[in-house]
Amino acid sequence: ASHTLLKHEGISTASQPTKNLVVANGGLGNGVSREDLSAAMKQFGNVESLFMPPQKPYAFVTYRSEDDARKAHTQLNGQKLQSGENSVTLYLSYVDSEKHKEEVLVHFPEELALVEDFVSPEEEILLLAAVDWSTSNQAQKALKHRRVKHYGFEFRYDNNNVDKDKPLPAGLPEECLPVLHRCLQDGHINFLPDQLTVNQYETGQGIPPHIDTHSAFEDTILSLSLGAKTVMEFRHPDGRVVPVVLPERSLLVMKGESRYLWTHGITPRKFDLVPACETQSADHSEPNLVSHGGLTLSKRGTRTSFTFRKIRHEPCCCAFPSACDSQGGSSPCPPSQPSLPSCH
Ligand code: AKG
Repeated sequence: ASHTLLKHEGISTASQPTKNLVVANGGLGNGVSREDLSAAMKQFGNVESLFMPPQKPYAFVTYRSEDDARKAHTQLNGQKLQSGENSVTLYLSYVDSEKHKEEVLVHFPEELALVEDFVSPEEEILLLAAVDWSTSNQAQKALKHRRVKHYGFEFRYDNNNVDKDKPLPAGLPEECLPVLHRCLQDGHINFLPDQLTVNQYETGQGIPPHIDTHSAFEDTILSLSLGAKTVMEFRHPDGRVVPVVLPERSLLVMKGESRYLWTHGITPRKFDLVPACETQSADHSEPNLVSHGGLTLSKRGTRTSFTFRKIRHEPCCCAFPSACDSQGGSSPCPPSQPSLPSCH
């Protein structure tokens, strides 16, 4: 079975021992975690590198010496590995080159920014405590995939819009103000938001891909991730998909193209593939590159997000009419094909 798999994946194996091994069935795609495979491989010698391509059922291991690779091959081939709830049988083969290690780098959507550690652990506690989930009213809903609470204005999921002339009695919690003033100071926004949606996702929950209705909100949308990290997927109409890891206490700033044209959503699942090193990209000089190499599985916890928006009072005249509900009919902007955002 491993031979067929390797043939289909275009991986050519070496007939003589080398220090590089491909481990069939030992991949992230089989539910094997980086930690478990790494521990298994280290029993046989010094591991120089471990590469686990996303969603693939195999991994590549390079030992410092050919001797160590031989030991691993002899002792691990055909053996079972337990990783979490998954039990797999590993098949090892020698491979010649290390070109499999090349990483695929994908750019962030235009005008998307992620600021890590934007709030301190103390602020995070204060913000989470500011949301009182015990009182139930029209501004709080248990949706199929998460629970939500609105401040300032209610976001209506039936028409994907807000009643602009019906502000809610509760404005934004005062605990948000220092954070929002910092956003102003740092130039992430040039106005104070007047609407807040708090989403709480348990492990396994998510939000369908959507574009925040153009006519409802101004350009910049901010989202704070609290309590746990997650992966948000951005999708361009041309089919590009960019997964962005949102670490706990980070601020996501969606502007321009990333706010108006790309959908954003969180796939409901219990585990995410995240870079094995704690940062988004291995290349710190290029913080807006998403690394697709060296990923590992990360269990999702309960994540609470604070999404801050500013109600729009004039029609939207953005540069993305194909996704703009203001520019469909009679509007001050040049008319073009309307394309309504999907319901979320
Ligand atoms: C929304 O409420 O429309 C969101 O997209 C929430 C995003 C998030 O959870 O960060």
